[in-house]
Amino acid sequence: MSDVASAAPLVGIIMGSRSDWETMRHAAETLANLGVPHETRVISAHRTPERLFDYAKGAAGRGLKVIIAGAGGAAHLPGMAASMTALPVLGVPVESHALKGMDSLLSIVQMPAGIPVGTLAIGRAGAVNAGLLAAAILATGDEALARRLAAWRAAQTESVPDSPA
Ligand code: RP5
Repeated sequence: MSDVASAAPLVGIIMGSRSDWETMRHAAETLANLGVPHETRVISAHRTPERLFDYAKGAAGRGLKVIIAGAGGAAHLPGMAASMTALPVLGVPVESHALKGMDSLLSIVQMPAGIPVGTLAIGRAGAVNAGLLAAAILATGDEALARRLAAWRAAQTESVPDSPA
C-alpha cells in the first residue's frame, strides 16, 4: 500500500451515486498525484440521509480537513454536508443526462448566505479543480505539499505547446 493510501485521510470525496464516480475519480486522481491522503464514499442526500448525517457530523473529528462533494440533478449533497460541518466543502456539479449538469450547477451554487459551498465547474474540470483547490487549502499549512503543487503547476505550464500543429 502506498503512503497516500495508508495515511489518515485529509480530504473526503463523497458522491451521490456510484454513477458519479466516472466524474469524481478525477478529484481522487488529482489528490493522489499530489500525495494527498483521501477517502471516497457514496453518500446520497436523498437515498441515504442518515449516512450523510453521520459522515458530515463525524468528518472533522476523524481528522478530515476538506470535503469534496459531487452530485447530479437535484444536487443537494454539497449543501446539506456543509450545513452539518464547519469544514470547507467544495461542490462538483456532475453532468446530468436530462439537463447537461445545469440542474446540478444551480442546485449547488445558489446557497443561502451563511452556509458556503465552493462551487466548481460542471464535470471533469470541476472534479480536477476541486482536487487542486483542496490541495491548495491544505498547502497553506504544509510546505512540502505547497512545493508539490507548485511543481504540478510548473509541469502543466511546460506541457502547453507553442503551436497547435
Ligand atoms: C444524484 O442523482 C447522483 O448524484 C447522480 O448524479 C444522479 C443519478 O443517480 P443514479 O440514478 O445514477 O444513481 O443523486
